[in-house]
Amino acid sequence: MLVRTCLTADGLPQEITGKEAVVVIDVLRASSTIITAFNSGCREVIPVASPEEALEMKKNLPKECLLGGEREALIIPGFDLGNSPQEYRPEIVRGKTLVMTTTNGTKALILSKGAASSLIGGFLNASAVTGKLASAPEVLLACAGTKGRFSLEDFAAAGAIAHRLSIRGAKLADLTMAACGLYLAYREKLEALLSASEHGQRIIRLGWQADISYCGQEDLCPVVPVFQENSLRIVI
Ligand code: 3SL
Ligand code: MG
Repeated sequence: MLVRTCLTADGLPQEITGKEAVVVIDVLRASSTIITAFNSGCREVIPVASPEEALEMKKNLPKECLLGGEREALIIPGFDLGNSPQEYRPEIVRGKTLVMTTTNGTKALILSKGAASSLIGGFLNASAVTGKLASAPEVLLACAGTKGRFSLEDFAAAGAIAHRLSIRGAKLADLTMAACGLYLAYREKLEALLSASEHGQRIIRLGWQADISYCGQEDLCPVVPVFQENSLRIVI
């Protein structure tokens, strides 16, 4: 298995060959939120590109379906939930279909469509994702980044997954080795790393320090959302 890494959502179309399993990583916060939603028992997440598309889609879905996501990190007018993982509690999302749109995370997911398979990963499910990738000949760790720019927290989570894969014998491409090095240097202080990152600083300024502590926890949620036919589900 060869493990490559892509630094931003915008870079994904050039990286995808169609043979690889893609792991979409947006630690702050879309992938952490989606992992949490499934860990809380949600049935399905449908990622869409825009708030308008989400609002339109809701008209044709059952009333219990919820709209979630953000623009500029804030809840979108007319939506039920924002993009803080802590909102996605069992009593809110269990058994529900969620339609989600976020600035970078759901964008990366939609751009991963040409891959052989596409999963959601982060610190929260790093070991579970690694288990799902066992038979993949090629893996692409797709960091969402922030509006076309590199994000430290996504790169470190790519390293967390790459480290676990390398223990199982995977070969790491150069960028993936660098991600692994970052993770190994900070694995005992992930909260500090996330807090120091540019997007982490923004999340803290907005009052969500608790999201930083939460999203930096390894292996809290043993679920792997799989993207198939336009929606994410847990595939056993
Ligand atoms: O860009 C995204 O997909 C979001 O996760 C960003 S935020 O953390 O909600 O601002
Ligand atoms: Mg992000």
